[in-house]
Amino acid sequence: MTEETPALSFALHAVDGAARTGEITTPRGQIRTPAFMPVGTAGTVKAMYPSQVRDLGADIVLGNTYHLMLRPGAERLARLGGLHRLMRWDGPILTDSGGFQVMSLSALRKIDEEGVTFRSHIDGSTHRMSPERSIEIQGLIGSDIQMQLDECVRLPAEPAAIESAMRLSLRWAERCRAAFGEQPGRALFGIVQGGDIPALRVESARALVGLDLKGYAIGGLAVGEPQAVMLAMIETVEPHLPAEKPRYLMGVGTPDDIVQAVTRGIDMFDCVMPTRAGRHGLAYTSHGRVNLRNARHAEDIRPLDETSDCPAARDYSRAYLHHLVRSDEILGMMLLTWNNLAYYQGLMASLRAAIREGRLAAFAEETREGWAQGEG
Ligand code: PRF
Repeated sequence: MTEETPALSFALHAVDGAARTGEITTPRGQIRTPAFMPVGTAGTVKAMYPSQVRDLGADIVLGNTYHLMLRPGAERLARLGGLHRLMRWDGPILTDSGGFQVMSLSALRKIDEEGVTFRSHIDGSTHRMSPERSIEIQGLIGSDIQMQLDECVRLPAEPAAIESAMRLSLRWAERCRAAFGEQPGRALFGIVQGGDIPALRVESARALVGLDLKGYAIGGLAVGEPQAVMLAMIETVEPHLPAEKPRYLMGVGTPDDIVQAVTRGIDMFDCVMPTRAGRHGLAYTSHGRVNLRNARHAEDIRPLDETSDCPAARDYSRAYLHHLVRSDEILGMMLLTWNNLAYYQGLMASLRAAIREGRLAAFAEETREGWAQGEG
């Protein structure tokens, strides 16, 4: 990117209660919000071609610092021209910083002021990651939206552990900001932590806003607490985040979590749910979740959803999908992943339209009634 690279910017187009719809502009294209970012952990949205992901309406995909630094390696990725070129995705990419994946995947991890030390889940080798190295790696990957290194605590947890992780995350946010410097066309987002303790959430949000970052994520949610607690924490944090910057709820969630969080002012989401569930025989549809493993689909000639534009939902019988899933066929995973991402992207498009037209509450209610009909 050159001196003339346009800055990454965010424009709000409409609001409906706390919900917003708008557009993030990056040198690699627009991101319509509320946005769902399919997870491309290891440089692939599993079981999907990049062109399919794009055609479903995804404007941005997510990559993971942790996975890519271990394999193929950050410096190698840079020599290969960066992740966009390698995976043939020319839209924006957001990368998670690595701390969360270290905590959930690696063995023998240790956190101190300097950063995290961990053993690779692939070959057991030892690695160190500081806030500065996380930003360096995200730069080598070529990430358009980079995340600060943070410490996420699983819930329930002791207040003292939640507080110290929140404060460490704030100190790391400052170091990430210094390491990131000024990069026109790219953005660094901060991550609000503070577990289920409102006062800590507010303190975290205020301090991060003081760093004047390009966007703010809410981390440390959907980590074991009830949905009501997650929604209460969003409501606690939201008034402290600047209206003119994007808000990203990390690692969330079910379609219902997304509708509820959009209603409370969230603009961006990522989650493995649609892709992972698709590889395990589960389909998301407008009439709820369908488990294709279940024997009741064995002779059901109806498609998943005949009203869908997605061939996976419209053109294949449930009996065939059931057979593919039971036989562990690759095509079963491909079709269900395709269906699920189509459902998620369709939901986001409908949410954006409902906000634009000031009918989000009615849309949310209709959508929930559809899911309640059960397995159609
Ligand atoms: N921090 C980071 N990535 C995340 C989370 C977090 O708290 C979560 C929690 N839901 C998912 N991904 N860096």
